[in-house]
Amino acid sequence: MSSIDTILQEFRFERVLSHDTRTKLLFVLGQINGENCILSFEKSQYTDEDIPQLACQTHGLTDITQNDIYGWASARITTVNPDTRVKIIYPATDLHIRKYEQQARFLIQETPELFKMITWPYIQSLDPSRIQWVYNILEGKSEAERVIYRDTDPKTGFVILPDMKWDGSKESLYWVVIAARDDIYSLRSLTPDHLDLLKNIRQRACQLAEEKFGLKQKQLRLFVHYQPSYYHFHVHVTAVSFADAPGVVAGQAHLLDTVIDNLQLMADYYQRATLPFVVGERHPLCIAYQAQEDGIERQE
Ligand code: G7M
Repeated sequence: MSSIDTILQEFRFERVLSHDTRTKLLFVLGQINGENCILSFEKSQYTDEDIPQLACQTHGLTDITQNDIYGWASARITTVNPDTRVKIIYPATDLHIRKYEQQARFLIQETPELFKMITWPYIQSLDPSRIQWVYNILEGKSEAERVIYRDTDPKTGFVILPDMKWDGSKESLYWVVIAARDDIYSLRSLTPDHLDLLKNIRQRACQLAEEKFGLKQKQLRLFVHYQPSYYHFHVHVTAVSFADAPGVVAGQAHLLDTVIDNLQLMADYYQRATLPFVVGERHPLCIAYQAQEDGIERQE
């Protein structure tokens, strides 16, 4: 892959995929050498170092309004530390574009039967290269210097490292834990055979968060996504203080504690349960579920 620097220089803007004005997160689509590239720009929070200097580093005031004791204006601020996080996906697939595009979202009820009929064939149709980044981490070929912990046991092992979304701060802690074994696709695959792995992940992630940031277990939210974007088992670790961390919402996040509890209460819980999930209308799964619903309506 070309360097990020080169990619930014060669990027030819095409269109905005989505722009969340609340989180200040922008995704744009463009082209490089005839291939799709997605860039994301996210405004970072001010650092402790920058905060005392903000007033004197504020320039170019416009739209100044004053009313009694209140006043407001727009401005440009020069910060000592970087003020934007830039991410790239290049070459980006059609699935990436659909993921980041602004679109209506729906809550789908996935019964075990619908899983077998629609979701499982979809998972099998995915190009294995989609999770190459996961293997690169497991094999120590990428992000090796960022890895926080590595347990190489083939059954109960995993790697803990900063999630791509983490800004490095304690308040927004966001780690991802990737299982060493490659035969757990998602929540649906989990059985009591995996309890040792799940408990190991919980124990080690909590211990490390305490050691490195003084965060206690009750200050951490460990969860699994359903549906995940990548069908190789992984657990998200975030600080509870990161209240609106991406992907902590109902219909997406399943707390690891609850997952462990469910497996202890009923061995085949995740094979028998109806698992709801939220998905964008352009996602292939949403299209497939809609087609199935339309088929039933036509028969009625
Ligand atoms: O939605 P899902 O449960 O599949 O989440 C996958 C997680 O992996 C997300 O939180 C991503 O931010 C994270 N992630 C995705 N990629 C491609 C990378 C990567 O290359 N490196 C790291 N460290 N995290 C990633």
